Amino acid sequence: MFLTFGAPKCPGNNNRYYMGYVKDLFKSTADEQNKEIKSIIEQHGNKKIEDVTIAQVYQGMRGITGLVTETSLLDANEGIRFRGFSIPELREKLAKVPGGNEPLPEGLFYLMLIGQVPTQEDVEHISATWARRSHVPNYVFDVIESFPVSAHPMTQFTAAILALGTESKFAKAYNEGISKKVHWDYIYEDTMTLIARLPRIAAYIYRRKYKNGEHIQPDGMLDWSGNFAHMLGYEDESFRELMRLYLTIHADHEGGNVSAHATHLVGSALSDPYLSFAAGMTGLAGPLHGLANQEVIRWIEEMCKDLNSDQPTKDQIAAYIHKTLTEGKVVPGYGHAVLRKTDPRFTAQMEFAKLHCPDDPTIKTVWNIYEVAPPILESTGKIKNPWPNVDAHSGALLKHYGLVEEEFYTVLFGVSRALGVLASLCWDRALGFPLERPKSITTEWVKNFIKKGEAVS
Ligand code: HAX
Repeated sequence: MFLTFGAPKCPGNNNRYYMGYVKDLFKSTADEQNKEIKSIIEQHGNKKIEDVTIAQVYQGMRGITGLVTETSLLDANEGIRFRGFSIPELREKLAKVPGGNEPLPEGLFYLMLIGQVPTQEDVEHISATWARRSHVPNYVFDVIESFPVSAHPMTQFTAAILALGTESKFAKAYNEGISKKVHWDYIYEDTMTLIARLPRIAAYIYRRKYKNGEHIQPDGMLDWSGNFAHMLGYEDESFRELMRLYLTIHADHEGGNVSAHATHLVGSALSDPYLSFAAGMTGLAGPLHGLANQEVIRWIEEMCKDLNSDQPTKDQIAAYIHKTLTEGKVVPGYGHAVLRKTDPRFTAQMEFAKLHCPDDPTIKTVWNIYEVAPPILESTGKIKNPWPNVDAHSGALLKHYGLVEEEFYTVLFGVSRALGVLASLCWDRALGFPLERPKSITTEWVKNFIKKGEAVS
């Protein structure tokens, strides 16, 4: 049991229950930030951050600074920092369940939203709020049931999110004509409700597709991840710990990745948080992004099948990597658009595995791939980052605990990603960020631009 009280108490006053203090704190923090941003734009708005090259414009806008995302910042060599805290620091500083070792994602959400490390009481407040809001209306389950069971879990997940959106408080209030000044309030309310309900939706999809529709009712006394593990059907405490770690480390990766950017972009049109997050999830479902966690375990299993071994040697792995590259395919779980070193999210999972399941053959294979793959990928001369990303490890850990249905893995990623992209959406509206509308050009325009430059020089 984790939750120690039914309703959150006002900090500093144990006799008073006060439901909205995180929201009030968010508003006052955002107001301060707003003043600062206005003055930055006033005084420095014309300063150039960088020039943009023609190659960047053609190659996926790689490296162009064009967004503000307050919740986290990615360094190519160090990895992600959430409000200045690295993953090892989060594992140390964020609140845990009594006797637990892994951070509670509720704490990370608070940190991303407020910008300060929460107290145990703050974290319990978030947990209790989400537990209270977690009831999923039946029509959402009906929407899931209307899909063939064979439908990919990410398709079912996205459809369920869209169905839930019929309850959007923001969409309703906007229709009724609210002022722009209070958009943030309704976005915050939708955010809290949507995050609260995601584990129930995800678990429903899992039990429907893989466990004969035998559903497990939520346990409102558990933390958000513990309850999710319970509804999936995994009662092992170390699996719950894995879920706490997993749902923390997948939450955010600054603003330019496909799921975060899609959520932000769609939100900038004032689409409600359900529509915006669903857009992020359709992006996460791509194999070059979140679906890579499914692809990694498939790639390992195919290799093992091909070699007729549950623990291929390093030489065999090396040969299989060469074969994959020769066939013109990517080695899933390796490479990154920004990172240039081993992803600290990979390292965090490796540390967890060393503690909980060091002898698992698939996990040992993941570690052997880590030794063998980087020099081979580097030797191609074109892959900018030969190191593993977050997806290289997660499937093997899930498989160890019996969660072997790899098509479901991206849904787990999606539940976690909600924390970062929706905290950011709250910030987007609290800071009054406008419609996103970058300029695009044609190749004709580029050719004329080059000609003009040549004429001048
Ligand atoms: N295996 C084989 N080739 C790879 C590769 C890999 N793991 N990583 C990059 N390359 C190739 C690219 O396909 C590209 O080839 P072409 O020039 O022929 O098009 C070339 O190397 C240069 O790519 P890059 O600049 O190093 O990488 P990008 O920024 O273009 O792409 C990707 C980054 C993550 C999409 C890429 O590394 C990749 O496809 N990796 C495998 C899939 C994967 O693990 N995705 C998950 C990433 C993390 C994430 O978002 N998780 O959700």
